[in-house]
Amino acid sequence: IKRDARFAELTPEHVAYFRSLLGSESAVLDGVTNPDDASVADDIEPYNSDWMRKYRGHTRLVLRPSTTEEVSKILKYCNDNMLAVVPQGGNTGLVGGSVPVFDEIVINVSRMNRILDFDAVSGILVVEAGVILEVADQYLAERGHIFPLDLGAKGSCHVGGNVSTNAGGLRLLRYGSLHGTVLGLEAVLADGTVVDDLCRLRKNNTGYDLKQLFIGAEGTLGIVTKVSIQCPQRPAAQNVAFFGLESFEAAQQAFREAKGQLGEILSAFELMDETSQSLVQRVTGNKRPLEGRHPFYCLVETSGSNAEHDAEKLSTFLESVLESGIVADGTLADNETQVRALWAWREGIPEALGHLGGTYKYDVSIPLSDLYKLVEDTKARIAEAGLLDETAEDKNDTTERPPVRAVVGYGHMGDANLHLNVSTRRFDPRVEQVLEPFVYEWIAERQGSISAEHGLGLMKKKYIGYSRNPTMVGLMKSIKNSFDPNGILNPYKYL
Ligand code: FAD
Ligand code: 2HG
Ligand code: ZN
Repeated sequence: IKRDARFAELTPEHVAYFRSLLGSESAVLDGVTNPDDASVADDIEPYNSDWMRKYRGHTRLVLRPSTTEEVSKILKYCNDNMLAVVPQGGNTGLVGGSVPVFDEIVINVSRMNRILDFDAVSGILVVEAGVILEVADQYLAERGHIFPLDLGAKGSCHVGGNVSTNAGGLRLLRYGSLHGTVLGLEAVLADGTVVDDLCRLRKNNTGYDLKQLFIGAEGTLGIVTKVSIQCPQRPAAQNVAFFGLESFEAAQQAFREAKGQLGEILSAFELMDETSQSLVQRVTGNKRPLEGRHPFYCLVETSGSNAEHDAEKLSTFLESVLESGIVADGTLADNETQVRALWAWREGIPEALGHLGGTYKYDVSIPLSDLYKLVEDTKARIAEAGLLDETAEDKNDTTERPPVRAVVGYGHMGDANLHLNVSTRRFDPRVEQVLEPFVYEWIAERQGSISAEHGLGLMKKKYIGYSRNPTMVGLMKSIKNSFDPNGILNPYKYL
């Protein structure tokens, strides 16, 4: 893709305006006026590259507003002057949406990090967009509540980023999607208009529910500045079981049994294959939860109000699936440390793979019965192309090897959401060519979704047609045009 010539190039005059608007030194990282200053370039670098080090832009200006009014004035100026922008939260997104493609201005909301209100009776929390997810959850924990979303990046991602990607995470099974839990939001449109829909009501059927458009819009319709969200009571008890299974069919049976036997206390059902677990072990050096090796593992979590009762239910469940031969082996966490240790085998997969080189990530929804077949078919295809070498070389091994180290599958099995990760020694265009559009075609043939929870970003912009028909894409484009007629918000991505 080429830089869109309609967008203006940044000048020192533009920067002078932003400086006068935002004042404080740390609010403007300016590599425009000082193009040769290496320390400014170093400061800007983290805003240009994404979590995976797969996508890298070339901005020379980062703005860090601290109020909605500042966001509004920035956008109005950008719109009037045809300056393209990228909204950015915690920069943990996995589809290249949060960093510039060319020289777009980064508008990072991390200074908008105030918790504004919490009502302990209704459980409604109101925060600014830049509040870190874990900070919000900690705040709620102290008040007996829980954030209805949890994910591996919680220490860095923002609530505004979560809403903008419609993040799903580890407990969607229990608490549902943000389309249901977000009650209201405030957002700023491209021309600076502040959309105040910071509703704190559970029910509100007055006209189109416009806030839903911003949930999952990935910064293409406006900048989300505030969010109000329904937060449940924090469950008094959390119990976790981890088990090994001999086949994906057995994992499906275990899921059915878990729903039947654990019912309302079931809060997560996650799948990991053996390859993913051996890579986590290689990176962390930790002792595996089970002695033997199995092709699949599942993590089952319950959340309820009575620890003893829940523990009993979970251990009865484990006994029954062991007895019936659905599960080959299993273990239960006895205390909070063990709960966390078991979760680390699941949550730690993306990070462990990140240490081993470049990862091609496909976040997909597939009818459950076919979920794991995608991993098998993809692996076969990569092997056939001569690109796979599963040797676990050590650091000093300099042998030139095929780029792909492993093809792994894991994910939110309870939501039929698979994460296919192709772990490589280095990003390599030959691997990408073998994977794309193969994976998307495979998904489309089975009426799946090419983006279950991570979004489209830059990565899947060209592929939206595999999951949405032309009528829907056309409607989406007309919404984009009416919210952002100049197209300054997160260009080159999404649609
Ligand atoms: P960013 O990465 O900064 O931005 C993401 C997108 O939203 C970009 O397009 C950006 O332009 C836009 N955006 C950000 N903030 C705003 C705003 N205030 N207004 C408008 N647009 C904005 N995702 C899941 O769904 N489930 C998971 O289980 C999960 N686990 C993860 C685990 C790890 C280790 C990592 C690194 C990522 C994971 N993610 C997961 C992906 C990611 O989507 C989430 O981490 C998170 O929702 C992104 O939030 P962020 O603040 O980092 O947003
Ligand atoms: C998870 O569930 C995240 O761990 C990341 O959504 C998945 O890295 C991935 O592919
Ligand atoms: Zn996920």
